[in-house]
Amino acid sequence: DSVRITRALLSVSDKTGLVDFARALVGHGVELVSTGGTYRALSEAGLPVREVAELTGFPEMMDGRVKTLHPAVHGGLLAVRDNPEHQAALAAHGIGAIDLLVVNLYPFEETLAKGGAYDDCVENIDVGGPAMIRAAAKNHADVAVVTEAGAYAGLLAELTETGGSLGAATRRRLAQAAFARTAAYDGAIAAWLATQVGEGERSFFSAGGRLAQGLRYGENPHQAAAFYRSAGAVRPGVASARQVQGKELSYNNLNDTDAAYECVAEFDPDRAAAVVIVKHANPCGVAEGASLAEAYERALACDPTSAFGGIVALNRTLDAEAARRIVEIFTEVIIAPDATEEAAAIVRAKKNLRLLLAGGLPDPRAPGETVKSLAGGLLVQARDAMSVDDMPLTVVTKRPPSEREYADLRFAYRVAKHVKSNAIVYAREGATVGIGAGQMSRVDSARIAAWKAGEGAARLGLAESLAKGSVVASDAFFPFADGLLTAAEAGATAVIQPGGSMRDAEVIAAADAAGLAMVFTGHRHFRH
Ligand code: 93A
Repeated sequence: DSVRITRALLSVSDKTGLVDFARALVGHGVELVSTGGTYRALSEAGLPVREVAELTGFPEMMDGRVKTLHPAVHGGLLAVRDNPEHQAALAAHGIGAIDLLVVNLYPFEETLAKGGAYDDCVENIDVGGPAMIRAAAKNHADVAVVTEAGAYAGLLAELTETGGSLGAATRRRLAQAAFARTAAYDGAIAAWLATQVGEGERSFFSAGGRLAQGLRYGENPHQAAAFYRSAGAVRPGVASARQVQGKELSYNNLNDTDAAYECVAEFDPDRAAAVVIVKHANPCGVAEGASLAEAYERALACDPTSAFGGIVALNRTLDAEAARRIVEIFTEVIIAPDATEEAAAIVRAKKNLRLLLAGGLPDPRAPGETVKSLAGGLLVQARDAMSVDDMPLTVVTKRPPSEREYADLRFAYRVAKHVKSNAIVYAREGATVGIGAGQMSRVDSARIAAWKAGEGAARLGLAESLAKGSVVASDAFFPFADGLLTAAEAGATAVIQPGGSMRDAEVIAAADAAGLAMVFTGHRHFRH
């Protein structure tokens, strides 16, 4: 399956390593053909080389815009060697087969990076180069294609080893790299043009994703946005959901709805009804209940101020009783696995309220990736598919948690997984009573959560904070005793945290002194 390299076409903007590579090719008996600038570089170095114009019978024209776009070039790249008709066509038109294509493209990305003017960027959009690269890569059964100078040395090594041939595996690998290059090149052009056209005129693309819907805008009105569904099977979740009614979903709606639904899925619907209310991607109330209506009531009580304009996620089929209660306050989105006819009718009375039915609950333990963008790149990680149920809980204090405390500790840790770090969650009897999210210091999160629990009590006219008799979960270890002491002062009686701090001994001693029960999970739940 080796291809003997007899003729190479070289057309490169970046001439790094070109002459040495070409000289070595000549040494392997390879005939060279080249475009204008490349031709000059090679002939000035004294290498035997023919001009493409000689092959095509046309001069390079229109400032080089048309130089290789010709059957004499593309026929030579695309002809299938063991196809008699293809061979006859080559012979009939006097076209020589090309076995090796060496192309790197007009420096579009570099021109843009240098702040090139609009016309300069346009002129640096290579057309003939990608056409040849794609032709050669398609025909990798017969042709090898190189798109970067970094690959020259490896190819020369193989040519030397084989006495002038390139193997099938090499050609396939090169073809993959070639299509990756042209895809990235076109991606850069499209992304640049997206900055040059008006809002609403932009079309996005995504590697491997399918455009699900264009969005009015992103996090802010001056940001264009779109929602892409992953290619392949979509697991139950926001991406699988059907919007039954309501206003068009926004970027922030989708992001918050995802956070809410992934969180509520942590609660087994066969055990209890559960409701999560999310605001700005953080839960502001989570509760279990005998019914969805009860769970909603309890989730709402945690922080009704924040819940205004929130996203409500349910772990069971939305029923009429819950729907009636939810529509009483301004809500942006409801998401559930399904809804009864009656419940859907109740929601319908609120024209703008979006109702999403996902057809199932996400599987919190499903494998998969999460992707985050940063300037010039992407961060990809396996999703946090771990549940507190998978973690052995180690009692580290003199007093072990009571049965009731254990249940609440697990509940609180389940919630903490879905709260942005630093996350502190106070919970009591299967409901959050105070959530501290996204603070730069853990003690501040503990204080905010305790303050919220106090506010909740005041609202209900209770003398004691809702945190009294609660348990507290921390998504990562307490680096100092202060955060834990804040929780103890607020009235928490038990603590769940991963452990692993240099000062664990100090934190455990503080817990014992305060009469707290504490368990270590050994696994943290950072969420950034
Ligand atoms: O202007 S093009 O899009 N039209 C073409 O027909 C064409 N053929 C090769 N650009 C074309 N090329 C590009 O020219 C190659 O991709 C390479 O980047 C460059 C090499 O030109 P030269 O050999 O004149 O330096």
